[in-house]
Amino acid sequence: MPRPNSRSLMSDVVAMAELLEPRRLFAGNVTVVWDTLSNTLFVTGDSKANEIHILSGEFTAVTGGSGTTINGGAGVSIPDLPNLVIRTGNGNDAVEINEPDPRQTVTVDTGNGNDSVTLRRSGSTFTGARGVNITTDNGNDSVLIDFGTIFDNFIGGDLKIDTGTGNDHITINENLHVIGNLFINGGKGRDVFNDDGLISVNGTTNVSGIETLI
Ligand SMILES: [Ca+2]
Ligand SMILES: [Ca+2]
Ligand SMILES: [Ca+2]
Repeated sequence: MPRPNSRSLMSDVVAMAELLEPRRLFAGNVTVVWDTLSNTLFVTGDSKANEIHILSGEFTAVTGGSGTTINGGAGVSIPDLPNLVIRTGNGNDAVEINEPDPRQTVTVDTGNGNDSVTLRRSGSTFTGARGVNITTDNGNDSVLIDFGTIFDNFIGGDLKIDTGTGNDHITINENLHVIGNLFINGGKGRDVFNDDGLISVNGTTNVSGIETLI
């Protein structure tokens, strides 16, 4: 009997996590609650260093990196494309969102600590998001948006990145169309914005708190 698709997707995510040697010691438990009424997935970490991988597709899979449990186990899978609300709290957290869908909004707040947030497309299908709002607060944080080169990528609404206090690093690889407004604030500290592609914005562009633009 063939394995359900969600299982193979989750196996892929786990394999990727194992390939990336942990640079930090991750721990803690992440609580995942699916509000079906608003079709929102609430992913909430604790005060420890949480490592969270999310893979969207036919299913939305949430798995924990080495040392981090999801609802006390290895991971959960949702048979839908919910909006994502991810809050990781204190601790040096790592959040990776793979294959976000243009129908999804993505909201991430990583709290205090040296956190990293990655939005990545690794497959060949069209991708994007309906809106993205990333806040990384205090600590030396990194934000990476890497949607690859195969298709034009777009954010259907606003793209907001606020990295708060600390020496933060924001990278946007490849071309990106923002249908709404672009808001980037590096906050206090020595912040780097690495724009490796061509960003077009239909709305307003507001970039502040960046000391080094690459
Ligand atoms: Ca945490
Ligand atoms: Ca944190
Ligand atoms: Ca920061």
